[in-house]
Amino acid sequence: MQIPNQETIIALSTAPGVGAIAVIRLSGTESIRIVNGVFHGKNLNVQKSHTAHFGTIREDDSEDGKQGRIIDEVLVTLFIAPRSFTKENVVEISCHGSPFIVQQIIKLFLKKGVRLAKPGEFTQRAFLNGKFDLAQAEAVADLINADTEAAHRAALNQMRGGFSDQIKQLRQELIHFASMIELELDFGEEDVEFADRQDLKDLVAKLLSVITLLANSFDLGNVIKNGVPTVIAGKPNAGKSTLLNALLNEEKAIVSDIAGTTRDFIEDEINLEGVVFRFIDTAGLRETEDKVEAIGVSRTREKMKQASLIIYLFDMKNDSLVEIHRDINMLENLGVPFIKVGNKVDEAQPELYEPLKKDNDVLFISAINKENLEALKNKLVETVNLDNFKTGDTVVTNIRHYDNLIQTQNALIAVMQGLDSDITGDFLAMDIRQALHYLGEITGEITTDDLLANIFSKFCIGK
Ligand SMILES: Nc1nc2c(ncn2[C@@H]2O[C@H](COP(=O)(O)OP(=O)(O)OP(=O)(O)O)[C@@H](O)[C@H]2O)c(=O)[nH]1
Ligand SMILES: [Mg+2]
Repeated sequence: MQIPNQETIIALSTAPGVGAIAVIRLSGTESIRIVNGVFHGKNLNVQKSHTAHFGTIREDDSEDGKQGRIIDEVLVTLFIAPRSFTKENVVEISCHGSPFIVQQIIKLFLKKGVRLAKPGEFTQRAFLNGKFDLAQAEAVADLINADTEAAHRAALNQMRGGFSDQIKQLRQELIHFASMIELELDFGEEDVEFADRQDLKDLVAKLLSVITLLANSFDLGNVIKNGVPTVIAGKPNAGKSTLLNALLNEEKAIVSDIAGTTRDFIEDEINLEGVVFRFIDTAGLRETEDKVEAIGVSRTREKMKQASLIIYLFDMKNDSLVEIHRDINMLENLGVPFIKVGNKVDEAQPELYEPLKKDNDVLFISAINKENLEALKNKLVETVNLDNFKTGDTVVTNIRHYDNLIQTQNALIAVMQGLDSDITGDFLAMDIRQALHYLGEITGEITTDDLLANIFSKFCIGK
């Protein structure tokens, strides 16, 4: 692990712009002493941790002894190492929330040898100083960005330990076996077995089941974090754009009675009972001579394959039963969950309505009159079913963790196959080391500078 450098860093930690107050944060061994140099009111060097002090921040006195100009009246809060976010000395200066004041204060400290913090540097220091592991540090960013209850819960859960402990413990057990096998290799010719193969098999099986469970939770985790991409698909003029507008409650997409109006994707989000749905209105599905429309149609098919959910919208006024059944057939083959919705019930053909009514899965709406939209919304929420998350299970929401879990899974499968076919210890050791590597990267027991830079550069400055 790296020795954290002790340069003092500074950044505005509240959102930029005008506010009632702004909080500027400094971290580093010297931070309290440096702030004390410009703070007037008390001697900060002799104060206890977790105390707040009122005073002024002043520019330096001039050479001829004239008192420095007051920049602002502030409240300074002290956190003495190691009882702080970064485990270093941390000072938070609450000043008046004017960008000008903030700039003046930061400039003053830069003159004193403090440097501007890089994105995520406070959190990075917290990680390097052992405050929490990498997965927890990443959850800090998720927590800040969480805008639904479920996302918030998942991030908070992960920040407070989440699956980290589980992974660390399994990794320890695997390390034990790895060292036994490496020991066997040291004995070379002598054909000894320190690591009991059956025990190793049991352990790998246990690891695989835990890892698989975690990896599988990512589908749900991704929904929680990024919303559910939901494509509205159907024939031209079925009323897809009308439905999008009705769901969003705004005139987002152009509606017309000309078939083939929408040619590009129109997207927007709504939050239904804590789940974010990202609706995507598409070009109507049909064979067409029009070049531009044809591109739109082929892109619609692509979008449908990538969607988590499809609203299949058909036209109760104009479509035929044969067409509808053909489309439903096509959707079943696509393998993406879909909801069948008959639009324009206000002008439905009775001969269409009667047979379709028998199918309990079909919803009937009138997009133009906003009729029965509540039923559609309920159906959407029901289909995603976040209920299993509500039990408090651990959910993987971070794609980096997911990638590493899959890599670990592959390595463990190789170990298992190796054990089944009695391969030699050195090959076994290699696969185990792979698994250890990918597991270790999740929690940060194994890191590289590139990995860290990549993770923390995605944070905002001041975090
Ligand atoms: N009667 C009736 N007409 C509707 C309803 N919903 C939409 N329409 C009409 O159907 C026509 C087509 O609507 P759009 O929303 O543009 O249909 P679309 O599926 O987006 O069509 P394309 O973009 O061309 O694929 C418009 O004239 C709408 O006013 C409805 O519930 N009832
Ligand atoms: Mg349209």
